[in-house]
Amino acid sequence: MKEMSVKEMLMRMSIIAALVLAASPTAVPLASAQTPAVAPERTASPPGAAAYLISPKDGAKVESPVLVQFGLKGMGIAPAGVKFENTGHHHLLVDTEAPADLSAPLPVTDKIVHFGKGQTEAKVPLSPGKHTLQLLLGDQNHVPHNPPVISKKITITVTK
Ligand SMILES: [Cu+2]
Repeated sequence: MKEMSVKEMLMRMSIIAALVLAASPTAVPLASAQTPAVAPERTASPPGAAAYLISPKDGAKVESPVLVQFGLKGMGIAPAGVKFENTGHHHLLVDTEAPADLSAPLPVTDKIVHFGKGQTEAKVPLSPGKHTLQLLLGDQNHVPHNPPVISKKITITVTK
């Protein structure tokens, strides 16, 4: 029975080790503890993260090419392909809605412009007339975060 008790002791020790690991703050990432239903391909965004257009302002009358400045709070910018917590890169939605399925990578179209180098502003050529602009942050794989970090949609008028 001596052998048994050694085994028993080892088992208890491993249970204690597991409990110590589980109790240490680094063993359980906060994000996964808060959002257990997140699909593995979605990257969590921190509470309070927000994207916004610094310029132009909603309702502005501007000339093309339009200098669009991207604002972001509560997160940082990283180029596409770079995995770093609480970062992403901007996408400018021009005259379009965000895709209904935000679990897939954002496509590259003439209405969904990727700024995968980590740009925070761009000169965007636009035809005269009304246009809508909206920012949507994507992770290293161009997938919007969960919850998505998306700006208010603004409407501008291009005069010429
Ligand atoms: Cu992208």
